[in-house]
Parts: sequence; C-alpha cells; structure tokens
Amino acid sequence: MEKVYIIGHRNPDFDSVCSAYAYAKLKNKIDPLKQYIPVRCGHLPESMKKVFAGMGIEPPKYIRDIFPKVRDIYLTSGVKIDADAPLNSVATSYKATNPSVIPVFEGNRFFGLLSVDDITRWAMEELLKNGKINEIPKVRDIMSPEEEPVTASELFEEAKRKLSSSKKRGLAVMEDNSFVGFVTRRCFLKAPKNNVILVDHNEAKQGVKGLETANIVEILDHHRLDSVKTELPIFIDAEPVGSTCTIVYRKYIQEGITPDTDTAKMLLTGMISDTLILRSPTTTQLDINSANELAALIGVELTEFGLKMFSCMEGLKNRIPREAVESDFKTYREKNLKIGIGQCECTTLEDLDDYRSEYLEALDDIRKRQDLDWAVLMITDVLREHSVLFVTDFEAGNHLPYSKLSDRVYDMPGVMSRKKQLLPEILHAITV
Ligand SMILES: [Mn+2]
Repeated sequence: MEKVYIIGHRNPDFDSVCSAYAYAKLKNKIDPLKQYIPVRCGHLPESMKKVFAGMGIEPPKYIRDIFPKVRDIYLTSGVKIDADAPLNSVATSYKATNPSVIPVFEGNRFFGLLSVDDITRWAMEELLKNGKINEIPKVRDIMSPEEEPVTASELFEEAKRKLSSSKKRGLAVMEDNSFVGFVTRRCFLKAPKNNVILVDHNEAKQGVKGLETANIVEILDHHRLDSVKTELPIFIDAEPVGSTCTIVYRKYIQEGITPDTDTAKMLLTGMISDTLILRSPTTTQLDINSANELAALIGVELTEFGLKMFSCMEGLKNRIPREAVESDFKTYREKNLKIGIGQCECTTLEDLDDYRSEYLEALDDIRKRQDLDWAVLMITDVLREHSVLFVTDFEAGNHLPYSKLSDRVYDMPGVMSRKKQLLPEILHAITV
C-alpha cells in the first residue's frame, strides 16, 4: 500500500505533533487505499511527553530524515538455493527470472549471493581447460568471496555508491542482522521518493531532513508562505488561524466525521498550546468555536483542560537553558541583520531571578554560535498574559518600547505573541 508521511516542523511543538496525529487519522478514514503515517522529526521535551502520557496517547514516532532508503528498493527472491546444491539446480529458476544474483543459504543461514558472473567465469575456465564441461560443481565452490552487505536503513545514495565501487552485481541487504533481500544495479536507476504531507510549516528549512528528495502532496499550515517547490500541483490549506489543529478540525467537519476522544484531545491540546488557551492575539473566532466544540465533545471545561496542560510544563529554572531557548527559536533576516527570537512559556514569572543570569548567558552563546546580530528570548506567563524579554547587547535594544526591569531584561505586560506583537516592535527597533 502506498505510504504517505504526515509531518510537522523541526523542534516539534504540540500543534505540529497533534495536527499530524489527527490528520493521519482522518486521511486513513477518507482515503483507505493509502496508508497515512504521522511522524515527527525532532525529540519531545519531557514536559510534552508528560502531557501525552497523562492523556494515555502515544504521540507520532520519531524519524531522523525522509531520504530514500535501501528499505524502499530492495528485492526479495522466492528461490532458496542451498550452498551444497549442484549448480544445475539453479537452472530452472534462472531461466524463469533471469536474475543477476541469486541468494544462497547454508541451512537457514544466509551464505552469500551467487552472481551470474560467477557462473560465466566458472564455465569459461572449464571450457579453456577441457574444451567442455565435465563435472557439475556445488554452488558454493564457484562463488566469489562475499562483499560487505548493506542494511535496510542505509541511505539509497550511500548503498548506490557502495555497489558501484564493488565488483559485484548485487549486495545482500540485512536488517537486525538477518538477511532480508538484495540490491542489484537495476535497483538504483531511479531514486524513489517518499510522499509527505506538511503540517504546521511550509518552509523547507523548517522541515525534516531530506525533504528536498520527497514528494510533497499536501500542505496544511497557518504560517506565512515561503513554500517548498513541488513537481506537481498539490493541495494547500493555509489559513491565518491560531493553530494548524483548527484547520485539521475543520477538515473533520467538512467530511462529516466526528473525531474520536483521543483525537479530540490531541486537537484541543494543539489549539490550546498555540493560542495560549485562546488568549494570544493570533486567536480567531474559528479557533474559539472549534476549541469549544472539542471541549464539549470530550466533556471537559476548556480553561481547566488548558491550565492542566500548561501546569505539566517544567519551570525554566529546572531546564537546561540552551535547550529551553533552542526548543522554540526562530531566525529572521531583515535590514541585512540576522535576528533570532526564542519563546518559552511558563506559569509564573516570580522565579525570574533564579535563572536570569544563566539564560542571558545561554542567549549570548546561541547568538555567537548561530552568527546572529541580535538574539532575544520572550518568556511568557500564559496564566497572567505577561511576558519578559531577555536580549543580547545590541544598539537596537534602546529603541524597544518596553520598560527595563534590569540590564538586558524588559517588561512586556499583555504581550503573548511573538509574530503579532513582539516581531513588529523588533523590526521597528532595528529601523530607527
Ligand atoms: Mn502552529
């Protein structure tokens, strides 16, 4: 069955993981001829794992990349030749399929690949020596030494390079140390493409590694368009709403399908998380209606559900500063400047003094390593709708409209959204 991977952005957040989960469920219902597989391309922070565990839901599996693999192309053979069998025992199957290699076994253990070159070499030597073929040898006696096998999880390009630098016509393919099939030169004529649906992002640089080798069939997103190129026309659903989960939920409505309870919880989690319990200015009426419908469906009180989710989040002082900052860090290029803006959510700002210096240090470090002109971090108390801003030393800091709490720390009451509230002020500050 044709596979389609549904995948969110790197450094996955709730919206990207939950929308992939819920959209895969819907697609598998309305398009049963394909297999839709939700995946994620980054590791989950402990706090997210805790939320999924609390709901008893298995989040999408991690994949490292979407590059084509040996797994996508290798061949299997119905024929099983024993190493001690006489060579003429391969004649019938050889005539039927004309293979360039045939797998040979020693009992149940894989022994090696018998190549058509092995047979030719042996036959030519016999003819040179005797002018005819006197004796039929055992298969094992004419096989040339076996070469290093490849693994099913190996990259297509890597295995192609190995085979082309080998003298053999084929290489064995192993998975978990046992033989699963083989690859021949013909397998590498054309690289296969994995089908993907992008959710919660549309920019290649935010996507899974190897996305440039994949076949993008659909995009569901609520960010600005700076889209990947596609070979064929595709479905795009891009809407300026508060979360991708809202878009996915509207798809359920369109199809007349009610999400099951787990899916409803996942959708609501994504919405609540991206919209900070519908308090962020990115929230639209569609988000509010959708979230209320889902809360009613699950039978929970919306704010309570949201607060429970946010209370699972680890306080900043208990996290590793660099990891916390980089878990949601976006870079922008404006006015010839490279600027990075991170955002962390928390449920209190009262412990700020406990971690201020470590986080300022981490921010300096990230600015240097990512070669940025300016790096800032907004820390948002989702309960009180209040943020503070940490910044690295930069002239533009003096032009921010916020009051200073201490050196390199600003107070931002009422500010919750990076893209709608903070980013315009940052852009203004670097222009004046
Ligand atoms: Mn989102």
